[in-house]
Amino acid sequence: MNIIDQTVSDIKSLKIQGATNILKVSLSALKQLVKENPQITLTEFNTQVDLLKTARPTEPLTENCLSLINRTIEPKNLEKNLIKAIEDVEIILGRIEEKIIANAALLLKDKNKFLTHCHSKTVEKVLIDLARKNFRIEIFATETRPLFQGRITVLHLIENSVKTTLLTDSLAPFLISQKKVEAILIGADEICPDGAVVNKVGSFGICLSAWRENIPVYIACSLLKYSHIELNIEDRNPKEVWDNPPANLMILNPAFDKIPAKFITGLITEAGVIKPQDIKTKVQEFYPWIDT
Ligand code: RUB
Repeated sequence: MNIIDQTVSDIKSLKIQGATNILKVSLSALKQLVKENPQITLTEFNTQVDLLKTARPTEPLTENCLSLINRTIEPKNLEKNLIKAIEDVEIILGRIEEKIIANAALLLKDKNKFLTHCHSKTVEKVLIDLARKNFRIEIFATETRPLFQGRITVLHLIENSVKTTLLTDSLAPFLISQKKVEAILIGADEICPDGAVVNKVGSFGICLSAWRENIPVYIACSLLKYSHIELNIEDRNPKEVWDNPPANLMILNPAFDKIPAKFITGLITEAGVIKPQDIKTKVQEFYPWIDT
């Protein structure tokens, strides 16, 4: 198996999960591919890029960033130019991450109790940074069925000495109704033109409950997750829910759901804290090369 096939397989099986991790690992795989095949042509490179772009269907961050590489490379001196284009995107991602963390720190400095869902690398970094600045921080994290990505979140939080409580997904709305948290902080896989956000299945119910209780919902993510096309929500293998189900049983297992804009208080992005209705304009301002 070459490095791209291996990476695609790891992404599909969720060994690598979360939009940002998927992009970072894809970039590093492409770099390795070029280094191991210095004579690679642009057509061959693009075929491998397409495999990575389509590994999971609801990941515009990877799609947008790999398209950016394609826009910036020059066919002359291809090997050097490809590596440089990939490393430039890695640098941009690092800067975006720093800005999101800084913008979140400013916005959330007076809040202590957060609920998060699934495992978002962006949210994890924001929470660890908040906890370093404020010892009163306390995180409630859902386990995130069926594949328990919430356990990755809680492991990383406790490793960083953040006070953390794990809960079943079905408890989240009730916990919110009891005002046990001051804000919801989750990540995003896709930002839609009307400011709605696609994220791990379960996000809809959490944000609906928060909206009902007037608890703010913040989404920490880069504007590079914008997609002007409504992407298909990935259907996962039913065996993730029940590996040996009775015959004739149908199982629903979408990877994500969609949070309507009206449930979202703000998106914490590299361009500041943005209201959902202003997303399209901000993307046009920051990334004019993205179709809006
Ligand atoms: C992960 C998930 C994360 C987003 C954002 O789903 O929904 O919240 O991808 O993550 P899955 P990040 O486990 O199915 O990939 O902030 O790391 O980009």
